[in-house]
Amino acid sequence: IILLAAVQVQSFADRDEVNEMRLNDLQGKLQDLQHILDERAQTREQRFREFHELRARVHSLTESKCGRREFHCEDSEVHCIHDILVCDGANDCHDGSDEKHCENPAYAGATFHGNEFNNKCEHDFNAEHIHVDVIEEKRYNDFPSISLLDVKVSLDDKSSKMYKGVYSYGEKAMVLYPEHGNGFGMICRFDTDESKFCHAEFISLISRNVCAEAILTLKE
Ligand SMILES: [Ca+2]
Repeated sequence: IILLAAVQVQSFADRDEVNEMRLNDLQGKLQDLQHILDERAQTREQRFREFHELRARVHSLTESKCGRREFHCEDSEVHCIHDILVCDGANDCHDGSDEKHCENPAYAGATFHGNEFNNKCEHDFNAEHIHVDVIEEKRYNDFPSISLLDVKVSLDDKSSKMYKGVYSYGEKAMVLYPEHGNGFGMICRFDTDESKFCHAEFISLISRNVCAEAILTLKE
């Protein structure tokens, strides 16, 4: 019995040791995982920050009686609603103007092109002709006020770069930033009555200033 008890104790001790090794191993894996998650969160956070800065820039460039992230209803009196309520399928403006013009001109397969003007960008952006190809568009039911975009921007048909961004139904604008690295963000604002043209502004991600413009036309 004493012998059996001793074997039992020994096997418990072994099991403890094995468990501890497994725990250490899991702990290590958990740390690796945390590290990966932290890195991803940082990238995502940075992207969101860039996106919000670009949006803030859009707002500061346009005169609106409504606040940032607000949509100006078309009725005569100033009536502002949050832009996430635009094109969500329910009337929030008294006149229902938040549910008008809800087609996305930047649909997958759409190509816009145009020549730039007012170019005073510091470097690296001396293209004359700009091509914007919308590669993919996704709109989620639980967040219908924007469509997520994957876009290819080509300069003078020589170089091209992938961009990510959104079409905002509230702002009637495409807001794009480069998928990798620095360079230029782009905001292209559509006229609510004419979805075949947009006024593009290129914003240096270094100086945060608009340094070139273009009128982009939908290629048909
Ligand atoms: Ca609405």
